[in-house]
Amino acid sequence: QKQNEMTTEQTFIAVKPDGVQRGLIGPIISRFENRGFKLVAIKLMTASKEHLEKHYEDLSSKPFFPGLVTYMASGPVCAMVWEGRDVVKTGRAILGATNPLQSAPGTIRGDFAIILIWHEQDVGRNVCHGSDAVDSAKKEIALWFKEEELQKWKPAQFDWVY
Ligand code: RTP
Repeated sequence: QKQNEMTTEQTFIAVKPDGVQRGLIGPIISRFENRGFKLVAIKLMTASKEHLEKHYEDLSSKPFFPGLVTYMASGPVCAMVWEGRDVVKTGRAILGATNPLQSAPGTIRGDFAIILIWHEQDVGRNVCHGSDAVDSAKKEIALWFKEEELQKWKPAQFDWVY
């Protein structure tokens, strides 16, 4: 029972439009699979501005907010839910620092995020998104997915994996 509670933590991970267009869905999924996390939901979706304004509502007062929403609505996003022990915090570590100038090699952003010459865009196009806390993960998962889109499954042979 206790082990179950530990392993059911979920996080919302999205490949942003720049990541989808650059063919990075596969490598990003691989990094989560390689760490033993379990994919429980996935879909390609072009989100509306209203949807993205809700997703980023905590950032609504920031100067980059309108540009962020426009960019995120500019093409399909690959929305996913990953499950496993401490997946929110570990997921953020797998993604790397928000600003591509600071993301370490070995992280998704540190390996794939291109440092753009236009200053005002160099933070925004950072390939992927990951929930920053268990509470925000719950909110984001509820915004992007219906309950029935979340798969409940277990690997058939390995009971030590999630
Ligand atoms: P994310 O939610 O996408 O994983 O990113 P984060 O928590 O690491 O960063 P946050 O501060 O919540 O920002 C969300 C997204 O907004 C864009 N951004 N642009 N100065 C800028 O132009 C700027 N700062 C942030 C990025 O796309 C960032 O991921």
